[in-house]
Amino acid sequence: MASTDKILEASAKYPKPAERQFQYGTAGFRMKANLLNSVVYRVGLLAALRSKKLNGQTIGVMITASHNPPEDNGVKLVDPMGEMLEASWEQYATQLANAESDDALGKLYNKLLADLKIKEDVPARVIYARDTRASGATLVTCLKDALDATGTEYTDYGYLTTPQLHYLVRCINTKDTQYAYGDISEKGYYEKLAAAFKLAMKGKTTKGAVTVDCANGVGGPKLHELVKHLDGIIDIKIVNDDVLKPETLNSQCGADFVKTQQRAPPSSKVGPNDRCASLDGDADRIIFYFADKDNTFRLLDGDRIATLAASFLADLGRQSGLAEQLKIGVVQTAYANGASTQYIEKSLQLPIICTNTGVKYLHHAAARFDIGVYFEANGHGTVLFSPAALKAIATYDPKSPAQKAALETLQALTELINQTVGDALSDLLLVEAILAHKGWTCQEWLLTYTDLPNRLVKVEVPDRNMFQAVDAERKLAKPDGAQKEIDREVGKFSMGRSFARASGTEDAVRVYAEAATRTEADGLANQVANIVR
Ligand code: 16G
Ligand code: ZN
Repeated sequence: MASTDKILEASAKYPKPAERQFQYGTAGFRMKANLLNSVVYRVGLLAALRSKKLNGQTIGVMITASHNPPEDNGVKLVDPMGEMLEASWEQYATQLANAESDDALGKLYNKLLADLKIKEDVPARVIYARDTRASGATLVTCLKDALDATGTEYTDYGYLTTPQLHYLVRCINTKDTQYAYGDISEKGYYEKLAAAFKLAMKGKTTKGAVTVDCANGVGGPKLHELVKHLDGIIDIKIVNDDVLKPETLNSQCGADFVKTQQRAPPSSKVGPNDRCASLDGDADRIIFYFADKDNTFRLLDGDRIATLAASFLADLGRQSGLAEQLKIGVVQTAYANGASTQYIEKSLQLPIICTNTGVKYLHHAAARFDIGVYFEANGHGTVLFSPAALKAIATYDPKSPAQKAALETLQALTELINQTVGDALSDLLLVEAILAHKGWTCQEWLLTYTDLPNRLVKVEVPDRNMFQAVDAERKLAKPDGAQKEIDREVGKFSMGRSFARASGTEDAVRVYAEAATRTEADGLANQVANIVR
């Protein structure tokens, strides 16, 4: 078969590293960049197959390793509506990446064509982008070779944040339909967000500036672009936006640093009570924080953004007269602070679903509500509006000026929120708009509930696959007896909760523990870590 010849010819340039097994995990493939050439080439083949299978709809390929160190890189696929690759296709990515020889790869490609009943003559269309890592250029070459070998039509969008690529994929595939998502360009993305933000703010102002640490990643230049469209209605100070020194990426700054270290980037120069935010390396996560008047670090993580957004949306639903049509729910993972879970259930009186870690799980669960708010504690999240909710919000006839005002804010939020995936830039503006409406500073936001002290420990284990989690990763089914031991430890601590789960991105088991006091949380985490070790 002619096309297989081309695939084999190009593949010869990218031999699979021997004795390496790859797995398409929660965030695609991610590892040291120098191991990725063959993987990215093969992901390109899969992107072509996926597009053909879906009748030539456009598939996205993002080259990024997010919050990982500068020497890492990664690759993941974006499905037509801007969602993560459908889970059932992850195994094909894994199989292609692990084909030991070019010959095996060619056979597998043809087998997938046959098994998945893919018509070769259907066109394939792909768009791709990358973050600012130095290794990105080489990996783009590997990807292009695969797209050329498969006769795929493609567009290179250069540097983008991950959510911007998701946005573009959805725009392309919904063009000229009633679900048209926006103008198919990076500029269209800024214009959409800026217009929606101006509508949402409606003359309200935020209290003081927000300082945004961009992790020295792609979010820096993109936030500068976005700010140009905001006409100065908000004061955004941008720091850690150096993309010319690749070694500074995610180093001593960024959302992952701040969340895991529970402190501000050492370079931070803000004063007490100044509102701060940090993005991660590909700008799909954001967290907020500040130092209080005693200079104590205060974190406002993904749980806080979820509770803020859910309470605001619930208020708007009631005020607009649409509460019945807009049933709001919140999706969390086991990492959500127990105090946030309790606040959502008791104070906000909203339903919660707990899912496995990983955006794809949260995203699907959120789609079950009219308005589904999902955030991981690490700051990745967004809000999904169901088609029925969007219709109700767009067409409802308000019965009073108060209803009209609330409805207009809701309408603006449906445009402001990136519904394809968590988006740090969109989430930044969402939080700022809500704080402006509530007239809140970070202190008032923090006062809504008090986080339980918690500790996260990484435990190196010989084989993480021994650890089988169930019940949305809150319990261990394997190894035998481990859960019983964990339960026994948890029982010794007041307000104790703990779980252990195998990481999806590293060769390790993560242990999370929370309890009434810092010392108890640390103690419980250590006890459970010892059980796992
Ligand atoms: C990936 C996930 C992230 C999750 C993290 C957990 C996506 C896009 N990213 O980065 O949501 O929090 O993995 O990592 O789904 P872990 O399994 O190593 O704890
Ligand atoms: Zn990220």
